[in-house]
Amino acid sequence: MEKIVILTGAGISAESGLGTFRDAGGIWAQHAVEDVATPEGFTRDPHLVHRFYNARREKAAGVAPNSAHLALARLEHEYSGEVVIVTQNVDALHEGAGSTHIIHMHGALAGALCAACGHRWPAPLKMDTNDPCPACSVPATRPDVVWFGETPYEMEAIWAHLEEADLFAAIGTSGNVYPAAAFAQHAGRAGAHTVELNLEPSTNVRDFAELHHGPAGTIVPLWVDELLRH
Ligand code: BV8
Repeated sequence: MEKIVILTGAGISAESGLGTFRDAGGIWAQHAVEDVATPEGFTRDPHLVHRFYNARREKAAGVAPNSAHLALARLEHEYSGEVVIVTQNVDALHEGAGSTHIIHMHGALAGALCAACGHRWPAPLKMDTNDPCPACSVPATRPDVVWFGETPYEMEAIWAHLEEADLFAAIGTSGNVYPAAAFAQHAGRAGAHTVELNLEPSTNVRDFAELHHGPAGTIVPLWVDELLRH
């Protein structure tokens, strides 16, 4: 296999201590998604949204990559072909593990964005609506994450990676959120071998030719060992 494209979701960061979205007690269980992860929710109550992301930024700053993140970094550095990670996650655990070819399709907690002028800068640990934009001074700062109803980042590049992939794997994602949930079908139709690595069968499990179910911290290193043996 020459090119490997890997989609990751909240499940890969679960064993690092970051909550997933849909598991019982997950992030969305504590907040209605339309209140904290939509542009309308931000317009309605920007302070609530900043508090939600400040809490996640704080939590994410205190956790470490787990053996699944480390295995993917090893794969990138030791595999003879190209390895691309497309992550739905907004944490920086893939970077922390040493991966370098990463696309944050839903943005990142580490990023701040000015809703007025589009300026981007590294997010401080705590953000608030009244923070003036460093470029235009308008107090219209927001986390640089992609909310529901907004267009994910780098979609052109992602579709191209999927069409060139020999192997497509989805790790730790429930397959509920689009367009990420359509990636396995897209890659499979373009000829990629498709693998699901997840704690339990995902909603789009039928899109995958090969299944590995169990905790990512256990099954991903085994899967990478297998890939590197060939
Ligand atoms: C868009 C960033 C147009 C912010 C996020 C009706 C039908 C179909 C689609 C839609 C519809 N109505 C609206 C839509 C579109 C909508 C959508 O899909 N809604 C869903 C709810 C139906 N999508 C959008 O709005 C997207 N934009 O469509 O624009 C467009 C389309 C194409 C091209 C151009 C433009 C934007 C969506 C992005 C929203 N932002 N996050 C933030 O993080 O706060 S979404 C957020 O939730 C994540 O980023 C992620 O994408 C999603 C969570 O999903 P997962 O990562 O899968 O996490 P989840 O908890 O669900 O699952 C965890 C899995 O891990 C589970 O399966 C669990 O079993 C497993 N697991 C747990 N522990 C472990 C484990 N696995 C292994 N090991 C473990 N230890």
